[in-house]
Amino acid sequence: MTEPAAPAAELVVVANRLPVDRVVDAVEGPGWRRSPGGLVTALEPVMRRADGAWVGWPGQPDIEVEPFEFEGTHLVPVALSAEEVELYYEGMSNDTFWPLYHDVIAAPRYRRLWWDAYVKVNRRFADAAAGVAAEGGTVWVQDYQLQLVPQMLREARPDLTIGYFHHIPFPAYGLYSQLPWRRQVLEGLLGADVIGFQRVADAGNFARAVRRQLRYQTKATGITVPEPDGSTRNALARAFPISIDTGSYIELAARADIRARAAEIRESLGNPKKILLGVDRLDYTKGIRHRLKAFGELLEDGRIDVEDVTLVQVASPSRERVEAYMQLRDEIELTVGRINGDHDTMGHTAIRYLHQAYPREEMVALFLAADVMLVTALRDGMNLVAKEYVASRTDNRGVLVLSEFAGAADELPSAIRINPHDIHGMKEAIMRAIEMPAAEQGRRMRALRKKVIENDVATWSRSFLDALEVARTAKRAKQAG
Ligand code: GDG
Repeated sequence: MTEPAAPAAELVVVANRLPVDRVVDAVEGPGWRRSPGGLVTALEPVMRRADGAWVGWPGQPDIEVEPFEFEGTHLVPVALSAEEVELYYEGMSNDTFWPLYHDVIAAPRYRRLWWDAYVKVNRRFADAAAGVAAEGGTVWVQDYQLQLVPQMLREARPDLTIGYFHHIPFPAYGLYSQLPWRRQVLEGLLGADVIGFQRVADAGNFARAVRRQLRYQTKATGITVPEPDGSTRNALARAFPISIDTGSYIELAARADIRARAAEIRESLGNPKKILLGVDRLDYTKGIRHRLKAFGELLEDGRIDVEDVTLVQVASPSRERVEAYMQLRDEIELTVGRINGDHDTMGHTAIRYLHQAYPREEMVALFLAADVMLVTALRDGMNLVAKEYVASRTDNRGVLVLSEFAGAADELPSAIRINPHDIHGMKEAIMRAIEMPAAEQGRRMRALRKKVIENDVATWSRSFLDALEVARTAKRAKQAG
């Protein structure tokens, strides 16, 4: 028996991953659970209202799953073979684009085999989106794994209005121009009517690459893109800084059990005077090694004592099959071992290192327990952890130390700003954070919180979808006249 055809969707989100994880329950068998994460939370109400569809990979190789309904959204799985996961995802996405777009912190590898798989898989995502979008509908493509989808989709379905959001940085032209497929990628992105970036500087880098490579005219109002019929159209490239579901962090921070857990965490660390915290995916962009160096030197210099100050570092497992990540893990664990070996006492540890992923409740308890939050990324599109810490501090206490290389620095000037490459400067900033009087903490935290409350993830998705609506209206007017 064939399934009845699903109704065409007015709004389609296309992302590498579906918003669900496959779970196997001992009693009920295999099923799906909503994945945690801001994007999913932000888009859920929008998708419900719009009878939306979400196109993405179900997260496991070599499984074929038919489209299905989940909590009011039509989900369209895109199958990937184990080889495609290796070439398109681990290779081209995470070992070429990721390091290149993060300022070549690690060396990007340019492999034609990976590129071929990337093109092929992008085509599959574009076909799936083209198959489910309603006539004249809107499609919103997410992130660097799918940079060719906008153009592919436009060719197949010129009736659609297409948006693309880039969650990671867009590098300066001098770096971007290394990419052997630099032209194809720009053309792929320019298939969108609205191309969103985290920072104004990212949008600027993109516009410059377009000018240099394609010689198109770029203005604040948009990029003039030639059409095959000789006419031109406008593509808007600008910043839409992403945010978090602020309200849910405020609610978690108010829960008695989570507050009790925060106290318990302090207790279990031996009640140090100050707890410093780092929370990152274990990734070379996050500046974990630089952070450890600064902290280790402060202990070495005798400016802090292991009895008084503890660093908790959560490094959640990430991309464990990519070589650069295996190496980074080894280096970090060697460094943590050395620092702890040199400084630990029976009752106190210098660094409580946790290579584990935790539920959100535990993360908020950690945020509440931490006097100082260290975000020392060498390059980061936004960095949501910085915003989550701020949102959780309903008590207006705590200090955020924030790298100027994280997108969040543009919106959060009241943090203590650092250049993580400057170890001396970072050490001074950490000392300042540790010693900051309560009144100054309160002043800064209130200013930070105001920003994160004003611009939450719902505001972000609304402003992006509003820009798409403007593009759609302009397109209709052009067609009519
Ligand atoms: C990319 C861009 C941009 C981490 N460990 C655990 C856990 N997390 C959560 C954090 C946060 C999220 O994962 C990580 O988001 P970030 O923004 O910090 O960084 P990326 O993963 O690199 O995200 C980034 C983002 O996309 C959005 O556009 O900001 O720049 O690189 O929410 O809390 N969550 C739980 N347990 C963990 O162990 N529950």
